[in-house]
Amino acid sequence: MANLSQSSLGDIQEKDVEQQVTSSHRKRNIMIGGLVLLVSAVIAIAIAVPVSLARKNSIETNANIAAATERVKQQIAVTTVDIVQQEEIALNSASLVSADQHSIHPPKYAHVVSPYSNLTRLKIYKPVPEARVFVMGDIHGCLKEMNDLLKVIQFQPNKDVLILAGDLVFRGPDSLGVIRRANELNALCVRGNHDDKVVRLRGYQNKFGIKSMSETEEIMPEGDVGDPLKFGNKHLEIARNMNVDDYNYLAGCPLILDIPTLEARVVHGGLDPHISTLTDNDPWSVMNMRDVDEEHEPSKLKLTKIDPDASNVHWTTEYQENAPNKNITVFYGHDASRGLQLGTNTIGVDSGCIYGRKLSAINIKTHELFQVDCVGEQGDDDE
Ligand SMILES: [Mn+2]
Repeated sequence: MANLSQSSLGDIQEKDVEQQVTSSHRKRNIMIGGLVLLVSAVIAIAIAVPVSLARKNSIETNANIAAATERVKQQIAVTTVDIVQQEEIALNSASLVSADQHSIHPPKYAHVVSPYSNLTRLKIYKPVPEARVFVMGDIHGCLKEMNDLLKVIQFQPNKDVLILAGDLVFRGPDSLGVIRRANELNALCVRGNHDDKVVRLRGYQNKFGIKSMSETEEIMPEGDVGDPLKFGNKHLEIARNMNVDDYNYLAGCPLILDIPTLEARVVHGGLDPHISTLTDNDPWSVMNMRDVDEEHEPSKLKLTKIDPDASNVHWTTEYQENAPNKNITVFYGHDASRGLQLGTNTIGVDSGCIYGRKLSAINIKTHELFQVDCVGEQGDDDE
C-alpha cells in the first residue's frame, strides 16, 4: 500500500500490488528524484571513501583505492539497473499482471485481464471531514451537461470533491474535454467499460506503435478477455487523440474506489457480495455487470430481456441480501435503462444523460440529489 497523494481535501491510498509500479508521473518523478539523490550520494561516497581511506592509512595503496572505487561503481550500476527494470515494468503491464497473479484470488467466472489495461484495482480515499463529496453518473463525453451540473451543485474545487462513476468517454460530443475537465478539478473516478476499452487500445499503441493498429477488423491480441476489441473499433479515435496527461488520468481511474470513513464505495457496474477481499473481484464483471444469474455469476445483460423465464436478478438485489457489511453503500453507474436507483445500500446514478435524459450527482453524506437535462445521442442502452 502506497500513500500517493495528500491534499487539503484528504488523502488517497492505493491498495493494489499491480499499481505500486504503475504509471503516475508523480511516482515516476519521485523515483527519478530518488535515483538522482542516490547516485549523487554514491558518487559523493566514491570520492569521500578513497580520500578518507588514504588519510586513515598512509600506506594504503593505489590498488586498494582503485578497488574501493570499483566497488562503488558496481553499486551505481546495480542501483541503476533496479530503477530501469521498475520503469520497464511500469510501461509493460503484461509483466505486472503475471507477476501479481499470486496475490489475487479471482472467482471461477473471472476473465483474463488485458495486459494493456494498466489497471489499479482499488484506491482508498479519506476525505477531510468538512468536504462535500459528490458522485456523478456516466457522462459519456457530455461536457456541457457536466459543467451545467457542476454549476447546479455550486461545486468549489478547493472545498468539494467530485467522484465520477465511470464511462467518462464515448458516444458524446467531447470525451477528451470531459477527461481534461475532470483532471483540472482533481476529480476522483472509477473505470467504466468504455474507459477500459480506450485505455487498452492506447496501452497497445504505446507499446507497439500506431502502425501496429492499422488493420481495422483484426482482433487485438489480449488473451481471453471478456470483451475482445477490434483494432478499428469506435473507441480508437479517442484512444489516439489522448495526450499523455489524458491517458494518465483515465488509466489512473481505479476499478473500485473505497471511502471507508463515509461507509461508501464507488464502482462502474457492480460488486459480487460473495467476494470478501475487494481486490479479488473480476475487473470485467465490476465494470460490466447488470444482472446476476442463478449461478451467482455476473452478466452484462439484463437476461430477462432475452429470456423472460430466466432466473436472473438485478445484481443489487443479490447484493442487498448478501452484502458483507450492510452499512456500506455502493454507488454505481452503467445501468441507464434502469435509471436512477435509490436502494438501501446500493445507489445507481446513471440516469441516461447520453440518451437525452438526465445527468445526476448525489452528495454522498446527505444523499441530496442534483440533476440537469441532457441533449443526448442515439444508441443502445445496454452497451
Ligand atoms: Mn457503462
